Amino acid sequence: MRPAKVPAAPAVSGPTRFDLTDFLTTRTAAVNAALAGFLPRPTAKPATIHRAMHYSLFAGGKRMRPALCLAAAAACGGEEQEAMPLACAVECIHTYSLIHDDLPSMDNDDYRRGKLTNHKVFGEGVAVLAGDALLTQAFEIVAQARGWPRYAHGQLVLEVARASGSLQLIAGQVADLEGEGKKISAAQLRYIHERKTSALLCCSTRLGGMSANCTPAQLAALTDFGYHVGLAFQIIDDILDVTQTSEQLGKTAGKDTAAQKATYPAIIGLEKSRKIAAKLTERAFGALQPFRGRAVALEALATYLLERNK
Ligand code: GRG
Repeated sequence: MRPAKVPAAPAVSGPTRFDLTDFLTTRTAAVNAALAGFLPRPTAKPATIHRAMHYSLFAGGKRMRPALCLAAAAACGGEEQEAMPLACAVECIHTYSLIHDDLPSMDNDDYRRGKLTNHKVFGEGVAVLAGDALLTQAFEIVAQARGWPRYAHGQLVLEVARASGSLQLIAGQVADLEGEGKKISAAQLRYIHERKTSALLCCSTRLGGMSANCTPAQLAALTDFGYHVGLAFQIIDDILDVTQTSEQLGKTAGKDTAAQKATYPAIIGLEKSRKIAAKLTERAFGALQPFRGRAVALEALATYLLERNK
């Protein structure tokens, strides 16, 4: 979602210390525990589908979307626990999209999150169903969440549906598939990144804010932040695809080039791509000004996402 303009408030001055490693370790553990509570056990009948869902969901993803959701709630003065179901729902949708993206009919990948892809272990049919089941699981989780004075329960459901629907996540994937092997413009590439990546990151920060009953100005700031962090995230992802090894990434490196995908590095080169990602991250920092120093976790996450090497 394109952000609305937010009037900037002066930031609180002074150094902020934030232990991102501790934040990510503790939040990943909490998210994993919550996810395990939401999902049927891997032994639940039929065990194959539940094992397949668990396999990809607990394969070691970075949990960036849940982290952004929880950090956004904290920035708005909310309880992270209130954001937890929404953070889990977004991770289920993200994992479903990865399972389907890896299928032979899409990107045809053998490795994801450092392990064999879902279809390589369970077969294509079960992998399709595991993706479907995780998408459905996401909506079951959101259906059980609660609404807030400013954000009715239905609005939360709508938020998730829109971000993952045919105008956003799916639109990005369709445009990505259709763009393979073709020369596409920078504007078209931006369209793809906005949808296949930024939409879900933006949805994560917005849901975090909503779970804290944030003000409209805060929601606009979180939209602006999530949008720009999402765009930077995809450019970095494209850069890592050509600069890192498969072992480092836990998935096949160099796939974009092999599939003749349009990426920023392919269109404008690595150095310019790095500069654009840094500029987008600066824009994301700018969006946090209304939080006046209370968005330390979001700031740290934006920096990490820009500087990450996997
Ligand atoms: C609906 C099938 C379908 C696809 C939608 C999300 C997507 C489009 C495709 C998945 C592959 C891809 C390149 C997505 C772009 C976003 C992205 C860079 C995903 C990888 O996210 P990370 O790095 O992954 O957060 P982990 O494994 O750490 O969670």
